[in-house]
Amino acid sequence: MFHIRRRRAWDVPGSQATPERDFLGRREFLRDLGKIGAGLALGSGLGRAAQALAAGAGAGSVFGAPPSRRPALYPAKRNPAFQLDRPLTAESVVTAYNNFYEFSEEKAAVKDLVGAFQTWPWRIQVAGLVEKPREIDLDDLLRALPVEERLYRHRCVEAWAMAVPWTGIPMREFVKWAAPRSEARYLRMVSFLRPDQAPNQKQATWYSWPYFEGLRLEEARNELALLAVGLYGHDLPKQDGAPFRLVVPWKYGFKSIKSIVRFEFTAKRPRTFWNDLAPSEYDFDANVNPAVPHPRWSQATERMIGTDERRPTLPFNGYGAWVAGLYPKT
Ligand SMILES: Nc1nc2c(c(=O)[nH]1)N[C@H]1C(S)=C(S)[C@@H](COP(=O)(O)O)O[C@H]1N2
Ligand SMILES: [Mo]
Repeated sequence: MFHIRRRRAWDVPGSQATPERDFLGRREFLRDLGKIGAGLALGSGLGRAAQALAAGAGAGSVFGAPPSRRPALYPAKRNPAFQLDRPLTAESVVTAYNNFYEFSEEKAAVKDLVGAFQTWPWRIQVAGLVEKPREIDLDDLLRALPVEERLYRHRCVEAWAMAVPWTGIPMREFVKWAAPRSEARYLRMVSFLRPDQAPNQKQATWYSWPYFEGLRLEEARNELALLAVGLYGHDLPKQDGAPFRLVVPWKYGFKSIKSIVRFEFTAKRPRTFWNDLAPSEYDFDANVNPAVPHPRWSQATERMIGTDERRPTLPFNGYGAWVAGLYPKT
């Protein structure tokens, strides 16, 4: 079993590095504010068009989908543009050390609390400033759009890191498909709200569930942005954000929202879950940057989970060639 580093500093020398949830020394404060979950019930799961197409994902799909319903995705063709400078993190580590607060604030506990979470079928809403607001089943979306594999560094604001092979839809293809109107400048994304399936949505009422995040549209259209459905050549395990999650590897991990049920194109910059809770710690832009310390710890180095190797943090997590132009220095 993976070791739990309970409330221990993340080995950042001379720093106060702590898990994100430790800012909730402010928990009482938030309770006093009376923050309550205020989301809508999303994803009705009704009315799927019956198209018996394509071969299935086969036995052992974590979606639990009948073989006739799932397009065959694996192994997806690897995109050679994205090379790693370090070994992949062991799959057993990536699937046992998770930030997914809907289930638990203890990284090692998440995987044991996702059992009741139903990730198939999965309805996705496309709303806001689009030519045609609609709902689509994830299986149908996967038949409509290309899927590929990419090896990415993955960096949490808590100063830990991994290297993961994701399989997913290039987000720019999804944005094209969604057909935003010209007034759209941002994309807001929302996770599921199901307290009966996600124990911490029921218990931790001081959070404003469901989890929500956002990107500028140019960020969503960047070649790097990926909407992942798999890792290590199979469907995403629930603890890693099944069945459909964002991966924006030049940004801190909290931007990469898991288990998305709604995409909403907006003209105004949307609020985000963590920025609402602690604005000084969770910037909307939140690009990986060794020169900008977290208010409570340095970001100069990072610790690879699994090996504990310490490495210097790279600007934009090493992806400046793709994204630096999105953020002109002022
Ligand atoms: N819905 C949701 N998405 C989320 C989170 C979360 O708690 N809920 N945590 C974020 C954080 S802080 C990180 S670091 C990554 C972790 O992804 P992983 O567990 O696959 O490594 O997911 C992000 N997406
Ligand atoms: Mo994170």
